Amino acid sequence: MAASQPIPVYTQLKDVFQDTATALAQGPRWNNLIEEFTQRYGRKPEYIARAPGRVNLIGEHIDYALFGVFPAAVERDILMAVAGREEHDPGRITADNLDGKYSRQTFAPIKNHVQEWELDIDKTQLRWESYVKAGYYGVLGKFFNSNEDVPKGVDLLVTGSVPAGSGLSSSAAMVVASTLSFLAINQRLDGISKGDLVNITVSNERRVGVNSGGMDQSASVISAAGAALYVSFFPLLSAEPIPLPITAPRSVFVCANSLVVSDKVVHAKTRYNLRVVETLAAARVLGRRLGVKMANDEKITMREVLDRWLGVKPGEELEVAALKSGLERISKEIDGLKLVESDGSDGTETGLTLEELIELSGLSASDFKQIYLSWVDIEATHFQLYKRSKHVFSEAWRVLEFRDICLRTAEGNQSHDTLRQLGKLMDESQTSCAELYECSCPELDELTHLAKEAGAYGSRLTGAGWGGCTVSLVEESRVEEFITKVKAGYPAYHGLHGGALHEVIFATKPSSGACLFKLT
Ligand code: NG1
Ligand code: MG
Repeated sequence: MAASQPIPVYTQLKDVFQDTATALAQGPRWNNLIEEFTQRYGRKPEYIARAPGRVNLIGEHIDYALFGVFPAAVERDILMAVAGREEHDPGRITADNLDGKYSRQTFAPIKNHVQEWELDIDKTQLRWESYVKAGYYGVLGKFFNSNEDVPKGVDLLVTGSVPAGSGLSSSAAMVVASTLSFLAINQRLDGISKGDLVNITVSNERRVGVNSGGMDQSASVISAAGAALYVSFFPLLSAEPIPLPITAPRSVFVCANSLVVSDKVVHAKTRYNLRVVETLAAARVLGRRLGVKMANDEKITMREVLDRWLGVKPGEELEVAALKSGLERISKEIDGLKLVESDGSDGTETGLTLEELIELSGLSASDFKQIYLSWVDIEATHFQLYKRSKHVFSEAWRVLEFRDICLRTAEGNQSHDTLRQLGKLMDESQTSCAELYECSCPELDELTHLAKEAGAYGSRLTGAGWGGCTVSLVEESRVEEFITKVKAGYPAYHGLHGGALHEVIFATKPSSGACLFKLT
């Protein structure tokens, strides 16, 4: 199998790391942003930070279980122009957006009674500036703890081309751009690596209220143009660019927005955060059933359960082939573990009640609540350990199989058959997301179905689901025909033409990761 060189995740970033090719390709948009900034604030920006959205090709809802995922950055991005202010009001931010529907906001951090920074992020609604605040938080928390260090006031202007709430991670792009901007303005980039930036932005984004894994921020920060990114989180963050076998026949990934806005923050209690709790609780119960050692107060992940069950030593990295076979084994093993209390055949809900779950966890009710429920707000009558585990292990395997197919298919050896194999994995992922992880919705099911009928090799939801986009693998010469067919079958697209249609359904190529330009 062709070896791929890991991207050096821990090399230090410098004050500027420019991506001139991208800036030139987007010239008019960058110039317009600079002009608008100058008009609105009466001076030129000092920096422009760019952070792309991402499309996840395969590997859904497994990053927080610490299994590897396979996203690619998209061309659509967030650009943030920023300049510091010397005078009064240290730390005060004016945040403006070129898109008129996002109004200008000003805010300043304050220190609370325990001397921690507060920025007052509203977790009850989706607000654009929450993601700007989230990026700022991490910078304040990391560098401005002593009273002598005073953060600079900043004026900023944003323009974004990643549709919000579409599963293409406009949120992570905004947090990455904001974190980078505040680091740059406060001259705190020295000694920071891409890996650090990922870690800072992951915890920054969690402040908005979703306990996400690290996929989106990794894709936005680390991606390299022309290749997808295999990101692995365990034992440490690492990333490999993986060229996609899509040159013969030439193929592309088409994103199609279901136009159901996936409001993760508002629904976090019953969707995303509940899934995070279900997978963590499942890991503990599975670990106990499989005789894996774990500390009483440990929030063990599925990946750690698997590695310990396989006897991998701490810090050691499992080879991909061994990981794949381990995933197959554990997937079979859990069928015999009876993680379902009721099968639903008598009309009762499947899954475990909280009491049943606590019992299986081996913890006291108060310890269980402290470890699994105290840091997150969730609402559920039943917890689905079996279905969620089955999804996680099978999806983690599909990611590795997808990666293997890409690496195995040398240039010159690419064919319809390769694409069919990739497509099949994508379809299986969709079925698993819909049936086992229950994170699809009727519109996403419909769109993926239409995509297949319109000739896609494979089609699946991308991102958290419950709305947002699908991604389909389509032969490039057939994209127009594909879009026409999908449009005809999907009522929400009727009446859309030209630019408006291109906003909701478009082909994308793996693009480059975040960058920072110094302008003065
Ligand atoms: P979206 O909803 O596309 O931003 C979320 C998480 C990811 C990952 C996916 C599901 C955030 C920031 N990101 O992505 O970490 O878990 O869902 O695979 O919440
Ligand atoms: Mg997001």
